[in-house]
Amino acid sequence: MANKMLYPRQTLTRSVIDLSGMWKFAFDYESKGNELNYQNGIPSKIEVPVPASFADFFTEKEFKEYTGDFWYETSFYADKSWKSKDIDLRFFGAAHVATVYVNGKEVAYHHGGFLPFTININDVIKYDEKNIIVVKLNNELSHTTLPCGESLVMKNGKKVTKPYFDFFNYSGLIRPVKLVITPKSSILDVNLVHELNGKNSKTNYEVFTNTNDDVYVNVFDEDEKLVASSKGKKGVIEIENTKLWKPLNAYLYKFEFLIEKNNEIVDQYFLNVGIRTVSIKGNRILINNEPVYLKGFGKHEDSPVSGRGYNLPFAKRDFELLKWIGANSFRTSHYPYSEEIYDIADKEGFMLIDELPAVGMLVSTRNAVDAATAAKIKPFFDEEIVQTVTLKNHLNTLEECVIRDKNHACVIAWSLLNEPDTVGSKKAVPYFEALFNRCNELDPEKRPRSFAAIIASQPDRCLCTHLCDFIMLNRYYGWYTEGGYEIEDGLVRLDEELDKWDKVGKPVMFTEYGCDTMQGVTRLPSVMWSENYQVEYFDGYHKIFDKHESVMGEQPWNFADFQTTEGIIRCDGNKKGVFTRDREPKMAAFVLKRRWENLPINYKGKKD
Ligand code: CKU
Repeated sequence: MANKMLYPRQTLTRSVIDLSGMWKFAFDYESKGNELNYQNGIPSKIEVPVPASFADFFTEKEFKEYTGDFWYETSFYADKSWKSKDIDLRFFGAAHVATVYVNGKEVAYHHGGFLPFTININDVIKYDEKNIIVVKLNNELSHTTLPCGESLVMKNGKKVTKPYFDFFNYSGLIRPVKLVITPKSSILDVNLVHELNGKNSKTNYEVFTNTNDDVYVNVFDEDEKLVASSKGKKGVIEIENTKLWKPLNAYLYKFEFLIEKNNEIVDQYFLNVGIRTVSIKGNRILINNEPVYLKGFGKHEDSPVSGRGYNLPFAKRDFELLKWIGANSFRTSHYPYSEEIYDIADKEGFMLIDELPAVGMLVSTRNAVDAATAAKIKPFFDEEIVQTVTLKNHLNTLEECVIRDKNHACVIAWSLLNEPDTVGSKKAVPYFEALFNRCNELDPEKRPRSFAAIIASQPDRCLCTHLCDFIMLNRYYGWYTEGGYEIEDGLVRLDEELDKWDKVGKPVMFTEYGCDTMQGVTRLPSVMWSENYQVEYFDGYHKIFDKHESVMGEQPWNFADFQTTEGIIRCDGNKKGVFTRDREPKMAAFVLKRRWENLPINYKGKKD
């Protein structure tokens, strides 16, 4: 496996060096960096923090909106003891297209800003002088990038991006960069599939290594007590009286993987493993064969100043707010999040719908409005380049995402696209089939797959929902259509639509419904944009959800206000948050809390 995906952990045999900090930085308006030899070192005096997106540091508008090539540089010294090891450079997220140079040599080219890539640098590293890492990034959007959009050149010669999606096109080294030093004989990947057997469990495992040396697996409980062991690269681990991973009641076993030679440990790696199953039966989603009702949000990785940058303090605050409000789940809209967030979700027992950055597959720079009102749009999937290059990038991103996240108990489903055009062209069908099939091939657990469907994707019109294991709906009756006084009509449409979905016989969940709300604006009677309109809007939706047996999940849009491209429908960003961008509650937060705290986990499932 060329691209080692395992999360880098420090163990008896492995070391990790975090290269976070201030990196040199340069914009490259004319893409002349290579000609000017930037790959050997950039001449700039500007420095920016890594990880972060660059946009919100500067006071100049042209820097915030910068589109094109830009460069980063840092350096490190190598320890001579590494000579007998493998030295990998791991980028946790470089948005969106990266070319990496170490000591002037190109060592990697990677497409996609939200998944990691690892480069072996044994052959270029220097032990007698400083090593220079230079990264060229590009943040232009097109029909072949994930996410999609277009890039234009203004009359003054500067480029500008037009996202086909509703979040700011934050870019840069948005996640950490680390050196990972592993033994030459090492563990490359692990697959785990759990089965429940009365009070006990069986875990089918496979360990991938680059050696024929012996592999051992030991399993420890949370008290560090050894509860099971096995020898061999493949096998079955049986645990008695298994403590299962359950929503908001997580239990994690520590799986230790070892390579041994002549009774010596050659490599050691750990995974925190939640033992649980995920399945679908009729219109219910089952965790450990028990029906679950999902409560939570569509979110963003978005915070002031850091932009889309990895922000552990904000992640911590978000989890505390999610627990406070009675949520048990969220969707990683609209891209795979930082790996550390999945670790927290594993520990806290949150159920995640893991989404690919396949957003904007609908030709419209007014995506939010056009998608929500089902405006006529040029079919995206008709384009030759989409069927070839975009699909290739999409499948590659899918592979990286599944391999990265497959061992997280928190990941209960995959969202392969958000609001694609599934009515405009029949050519969407083979494109979707390729993704859905590949997802099952890649995922040892074969988790449920779906995509978030826009309003145009109605039960009688959508060409692709038949591929979904469960249905995810983004609906805005009462906002983009039938707003304000007319919301009553919108709710009738919602009810009528759900009558049709009920007949499909699959679980249906709402992955978006919401309305822009300015914190502090309250009106009697309510008006759109006021806090009490948001409350009435949610109450209206929930009454309808409660009538329909197939609705098994509700994730309002959005957890918090977030930054978007500026425009006439956005006031300093999208204000559909139930919390503000600095994570303070709007009135709706208290209403959702009251509802969610009273909805049992098996709501509409088994009658107790
Ligand atoms: C949201 C059909 C609407 C699409 N949905 C996508 C999401 O990214 C937007 O932020 C709409 C909105 O308009 O707030």
